Amino acid sequence: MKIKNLLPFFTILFTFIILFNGKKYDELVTQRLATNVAICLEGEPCGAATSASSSPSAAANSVAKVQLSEGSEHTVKMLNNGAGGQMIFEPAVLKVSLGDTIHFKATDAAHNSASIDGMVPNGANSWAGALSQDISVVMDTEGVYVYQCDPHVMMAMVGVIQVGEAINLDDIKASAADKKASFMLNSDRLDEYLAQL
Ligand SMILES: [Cu+2]
Repeated sequence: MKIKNLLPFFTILFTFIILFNGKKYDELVTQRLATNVAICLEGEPCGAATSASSSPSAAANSVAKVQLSEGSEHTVKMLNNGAGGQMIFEPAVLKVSLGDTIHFKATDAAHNSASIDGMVPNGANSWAGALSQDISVVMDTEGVYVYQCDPHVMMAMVGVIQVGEAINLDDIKASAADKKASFMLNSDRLDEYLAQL
């Protein structure tokens, strides 16, 4: 038999060998990737307990509730940068008593405070401050108010004030779901604020 006649046979044999080895190699890699490993830091507990303690549900349950602010006058700063992020009211969540006054301070320029239609208690007065101007508002109706900075509402520059009891909280939460659609950034901010009530 001439060697030339054996060539097709060898070609097929080598192809099978290569395919078989390649498959075996793939299996080994898959096996190795599928192996469960635990990355442990020195001095810290290792394994399942670590991941369980940082689960989202545990974090959601531990949201600190806002406390009633002392006194009858309260100040909210309008800021470019605050502890809670950029373009933000500080404090963004307030709990006050009926008849209290809120002073919105134009600490940084180009912000305002304006109540949001449909996100104040029934019968409550609305307000709309001018850009870069302070505005003081008397909270004359019990319930939850949500307000915004008009130029920065897309960045979720909003704030929440609870006056007395949060009697309209369900309505506010329903409206908040729609309001979120207009946020391009910080889309969870309003939910986080309302969770503090
Ligand atoms: Cu603003």
